Amino acid sequence: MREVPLVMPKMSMTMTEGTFLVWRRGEGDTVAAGDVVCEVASDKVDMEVECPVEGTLSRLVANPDQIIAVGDPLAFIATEADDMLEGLFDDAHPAVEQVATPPSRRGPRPAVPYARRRASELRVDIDTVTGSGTNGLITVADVEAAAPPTPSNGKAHVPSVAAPSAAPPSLPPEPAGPHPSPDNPFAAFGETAVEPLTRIGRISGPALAASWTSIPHVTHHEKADITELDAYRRGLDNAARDDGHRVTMLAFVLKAAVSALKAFPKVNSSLTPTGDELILKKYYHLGIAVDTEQGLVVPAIRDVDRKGIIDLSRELSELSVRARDGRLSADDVQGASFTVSSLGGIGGTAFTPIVNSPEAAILGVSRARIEPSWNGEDFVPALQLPLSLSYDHRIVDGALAARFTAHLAHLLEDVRRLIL
Ligand code: CAO
Repeated sequence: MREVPLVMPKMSMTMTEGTFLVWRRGEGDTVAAGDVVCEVASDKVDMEVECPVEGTLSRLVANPDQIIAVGDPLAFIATEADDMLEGLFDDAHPAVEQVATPPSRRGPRPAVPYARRRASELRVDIDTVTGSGTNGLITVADVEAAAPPTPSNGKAHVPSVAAPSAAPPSLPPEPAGPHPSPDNPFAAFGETAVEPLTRIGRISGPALAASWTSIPHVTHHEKADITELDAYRRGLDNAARDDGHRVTMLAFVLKAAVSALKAFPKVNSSLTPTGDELILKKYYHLGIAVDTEQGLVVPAIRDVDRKGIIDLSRELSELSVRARDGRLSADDVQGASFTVSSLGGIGGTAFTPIVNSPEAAILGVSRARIEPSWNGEDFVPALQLPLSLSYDHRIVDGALAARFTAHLAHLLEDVRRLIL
């Protein structure tokens, strides 16, 4: 009998550490190879960690929310399988990769991993929650809706401070108003309520700050007259609705972006770590910023250059459903060569998206509006789509950004150019 470590898995090429989320098995439990033991998260996805050998979970060393380096132990398993392992877990091999899989449908109730954890935080019995996700998947919102009223979940009216609380759950949290503290000096001026960031918010915040401070950003704005394209899109969209999906402007923007990336390859590149060479990518995997209740996630659609508008539209719908259900895999969220962030469904006239490092640029799309356009003789109504390209000024200069964005607009103004 010997003890082998269950370690933080490496879920993407760039991952160096992960967040431990929740135990699915307890200390002393007998486990078989392939059993899901716990859930962890990278900065991009939640994953289940499977047991590599059969044995007994002898020691659990990770705690919820703890940041743990890839290859460091989460737990130890007492096993008699050492003959077969042939020294695989010796000290010389401390970072054996554990198997991590996207959230599964195993077990009595399918639930997003974070929903299980939220259920335990809110003391909700997950077996009593009705899942609103695909195939009855229980989401965080389902759990929060099933939670009893508390001041912090907005179902009661008492203002609250976020609880680092050792206080029993039955006690209402202290109102923050009259008690300013170093963490909340604003309470000196009036009533406040403190609420925790989502886990994605906590993790992506530092990554966004690092990107914003380490990349010299500039944003270039352009407009495309999509009057004709939108009429064409609406026809496709009506037909697609019968088929259960939508055709939005985004699919056309992706196709046009690939065409522009081919014409201006530097925009589809990354700097080498030393910063003195460019890696030009000959593949076109486009990241899509998706707004979810847990925060922003950026899955990638692979090989956009090889897909048609209808296939892309289907894939966009399917990917955004999986992102919102918390069912993205590690593969889904890596490998993008350029990212598109569309706020067109919400509003705005322009914005300055932050480059998804180590990519060279990101395209922001705002809401199309009818505006007067001069045709040489008259002002005529035209549907104008605002485009905002933020770029890494070390790779792309202003003239290249202007050419790239003008080319993109030109393609969208007459989509037949896409097939040339
Ligand atoms: N102009 C006008 N209308 C637009 C539009 C645009 N540019 N883009 C979409 N719309 C319309 C759609 O046609 C649809 O309209 P109807 O339902 O009335 O026909 C509606 O807006 C909803 O579209 P959608 O947002 O659901 O679909 P999408 O394909 O455009 O986008 C997705 C999908 C996943 C990208 C989007 O839902 C999303 O999450 N966007 C947020 C991304 C984000 O937060 N970015 C900010 C990050 S900071 O860089």
